Amino acid sequence: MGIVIFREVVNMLNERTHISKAIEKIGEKVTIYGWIEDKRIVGGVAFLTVRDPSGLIQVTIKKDMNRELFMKASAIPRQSVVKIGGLVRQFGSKVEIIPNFIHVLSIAKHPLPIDPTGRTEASIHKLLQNRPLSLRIPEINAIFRLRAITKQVIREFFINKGFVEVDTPKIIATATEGGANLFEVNYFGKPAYLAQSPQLYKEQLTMGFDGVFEIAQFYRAEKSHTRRHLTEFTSVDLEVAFADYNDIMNILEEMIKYIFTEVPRRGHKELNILNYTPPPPPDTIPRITYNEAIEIIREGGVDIKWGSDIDGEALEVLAEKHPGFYYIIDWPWDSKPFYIMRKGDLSESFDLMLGRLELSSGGTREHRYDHLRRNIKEKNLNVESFEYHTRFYKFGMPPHAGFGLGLDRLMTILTGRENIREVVLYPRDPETITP
Ligand code: AMO
Repeated sequence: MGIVIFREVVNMLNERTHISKAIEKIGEKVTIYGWIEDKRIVGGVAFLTVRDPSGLIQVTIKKDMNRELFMKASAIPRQSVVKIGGLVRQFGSKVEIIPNFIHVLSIAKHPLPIDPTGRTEASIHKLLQNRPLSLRIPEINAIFRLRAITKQVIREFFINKGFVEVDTPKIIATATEGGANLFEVNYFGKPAYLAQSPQLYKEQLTMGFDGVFEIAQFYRAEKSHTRRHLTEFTSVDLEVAFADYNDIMNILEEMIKYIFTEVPRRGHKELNILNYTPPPPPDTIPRITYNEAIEIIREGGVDIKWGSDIDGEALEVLAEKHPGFYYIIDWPWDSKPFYIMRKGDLSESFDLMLGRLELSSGGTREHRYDHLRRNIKEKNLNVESFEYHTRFYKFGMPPHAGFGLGLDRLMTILTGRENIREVVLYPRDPETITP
């Protein structure tokens, strides 16, 4: 018997019952939409397991009750999309649907590139190549629902503080984080670049708002092949007028506590599916100076030059002493971008760490026109090419400070994943820009 693909004009959303709700409607008629996850024919009975994003249910068709429907159900390939209407009933400890109709809405051709039930494990490469199909695997689906919950929690935190959500351009004329790592685009025959961060724009906006935030994708042409770098990443940015880096570290600490309390509360179903408990919210986040960090590292037997970045073995030693959240503050000015407030050889800056992982960085900004121009010069950048930005600093720029936090890195912590690619729908790295 051939399979007829069903097409009718109805109000699908109105008549649809999600499977998680259908199992509560014992004795009632429901219409479900979903995928055939499994099919077993035992004697004269066809058992279909149907899944939608909310759950699973068994659909049972006895040959001697409805021969035509039994034949039809037996012929539908697994993973095809169906609309099923019938009576929900309790059968022993199980709830099942006894259907009076099954419409096939879309046929799945076999073999499928990955097993969307997740029972046969696929490599991360294969999963990414088949991202939409992989979303039917409950664990993977849960990751992206948690990501959406997290974004909502962060937004809510900022909005409750009275900060204004803004959108800055992603096509820009000059670098913000220094000249390296810029993607160039051909902008009607002239060079332009993809924004590495909203840095300069968010600073400018403190002329008009007490605080601004943005959650958006930014671009870095870094040939990093690590589990924590992407060429397109999502940054959570904040910039606050009349604030310094201590104020910002207080806000970020409060935000971290809020996220690590609210996300597990609202996402408990998803975390159950992942069988994972994120770290608890910290009581306080200790602040250690760069100088103290260097001392700890040297005491741990790693030779590190003052002024250098803290990574590799050095970071290992530090993370051993501080496995939880901690700030590294007062970095050498030479290691920070031109917009950071200088304090002699040091700067009013911080990185927020969780063990070995850098989650965020920020600081007080230089708001004085002359000092800012001097900083640009000292970083060997072209002062004139930043004039489009610095000129506003002549006209009443308030003191301000802020941070940028990597949402993708945060999501690896909240979901217990090792690789940043697992928490991004369509990750971009130096090798991959498809699909
Ligand atoms: P920074 O360059 O430290 O600071 O970036 C801020 C945070 O963004 C995340 N991040 C990345 N995540 C994944 N892949 C990448 N390639 C990548 N690059 C950065 C990290 C990092 O801590 N403008 C400043 C912030 C500020 O001062 O407000 C900035 O961009 O989690």
